Amino acid sequence: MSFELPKLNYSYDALDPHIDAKTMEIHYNKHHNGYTSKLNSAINGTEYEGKSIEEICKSPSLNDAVRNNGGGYYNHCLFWSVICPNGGGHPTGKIMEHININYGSYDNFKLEFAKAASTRFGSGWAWLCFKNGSLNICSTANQDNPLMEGQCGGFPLLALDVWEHAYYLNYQNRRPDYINAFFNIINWEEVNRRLETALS
Ligand code: MN3
Repeated sequence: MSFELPKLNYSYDALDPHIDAKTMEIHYNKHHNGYTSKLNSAINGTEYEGKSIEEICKSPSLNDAVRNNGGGYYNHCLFWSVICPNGGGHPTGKIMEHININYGSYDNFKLEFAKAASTRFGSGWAWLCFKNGSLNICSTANQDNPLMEGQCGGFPLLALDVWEHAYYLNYQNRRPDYINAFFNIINWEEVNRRLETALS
């Protein structure tokens, strides 16, 4: 059983103007597709074959090929699921309760998340995780994620790709503008579903 590129629930142009169609097409069809096929090659005939992507990411002492492509596979699957057309706006429900408890307000949460995303040097990801009963914002380098050994830990609720391939065609060097646009496409329903899973 090998990993497959998950179907997108929206068209390449559905997130425009926040993420343009060309970036979406290349990002999904080339980058994510590449991580998927390289992950399958890297685990073929190894102890990782048949494990879930979460189990693989949590395994100790990953080699570079499994770490980079397994992270690339998991991270992008999560990313596509937590963004959507007509998303964004003010979160509601359980996630908003926890944002208020841990960050005081949604505006303050946005500042903290944007700080993690903008200060990640080079390529990487910003994360919102549920860890030890609290929300936790962190970032990782390259295709690492919070599930991996030595990383920030917790159950990932929200992910933002800050590799240049995620924004450069439209935003060039303006990563902060891309981060601000991300808040307009967050799928808070999906984030709430993930939080329910983390709480159960
Ligand atoms: Mn990417």
